[in-house]
Amino acid sequence: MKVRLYTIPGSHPGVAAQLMLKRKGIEFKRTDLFPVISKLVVRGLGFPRQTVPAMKIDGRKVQGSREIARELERLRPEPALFPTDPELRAAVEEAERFGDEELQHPVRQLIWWSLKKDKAPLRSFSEGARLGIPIGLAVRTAAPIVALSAHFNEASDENVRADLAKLGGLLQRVDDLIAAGTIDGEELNAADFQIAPSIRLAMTMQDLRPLIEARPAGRLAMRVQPEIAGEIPPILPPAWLQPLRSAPAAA
Ligand SMILES: N[C@@H](CCC(=O)N[C@@H](CS)C(=O)NCC(=O)O)C(=O)O
Repeated sequence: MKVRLYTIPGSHPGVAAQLMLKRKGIEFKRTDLFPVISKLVVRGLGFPRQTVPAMKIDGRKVQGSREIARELERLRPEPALFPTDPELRAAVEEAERFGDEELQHPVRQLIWWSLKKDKAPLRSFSEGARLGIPIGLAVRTAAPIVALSAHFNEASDENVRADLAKLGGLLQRVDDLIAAGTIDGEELNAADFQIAPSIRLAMTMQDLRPLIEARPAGRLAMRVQPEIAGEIPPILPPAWLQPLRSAPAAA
């Protein structure tokens, strides 16, 4: 089987795809793309949409973290990413949908907003990336890419402040999924691989890590993805963090 994964350094759904490939024991090659330019490359390669992760398997194209999970399950059913019991599977699929449609994007906006304010942490996110040019050069020339990424992802002050206001609720939902046994079970499932990289990416922000790491969601993130490239020193206005600080954290 010949597998190539197209991703962007730091991309949380890109990490989800890599973790699932590893879980399945499927060898793969990875192409790291620059954000924004990735849109053109991915379309140029013939994928129907312009996002990563995108994967070629023996020439076939599969795009999107949830589609990739299903294709990997089809290709190599064991170890399973989805439970066989229909009710349990529905719960995992709903948790996975939540991770993709509700949790991914606020985290994406927080990261791009922060990088737009301070580009210095970009180097840390590029650690281990194979971008085809020296990291130093990539970082020095990244300003327009960061500005465009922040723009395309609508990472405005207003949206990021709203993201922070709802982050406590999103984390609570993850804690609840853990308490219900839908995720963080003995064997990790597709929802674990979808959700944990978003939480782990949020934890690269020093403003957020202390508010997340002691929660079940934070512990899950560390279990699923102990290592991560990227570190963002404090940058968020304290007033924006207030709703998250005052949200009751689960034990
Ligand atoms: N929710 C989808 C979409 C993924 C998505 O939006 N990926 C971002 C990177 S995290 C992307 O490709 N953005 C294009 C860009 O930044 O230029 C998935 O899980 O596959």
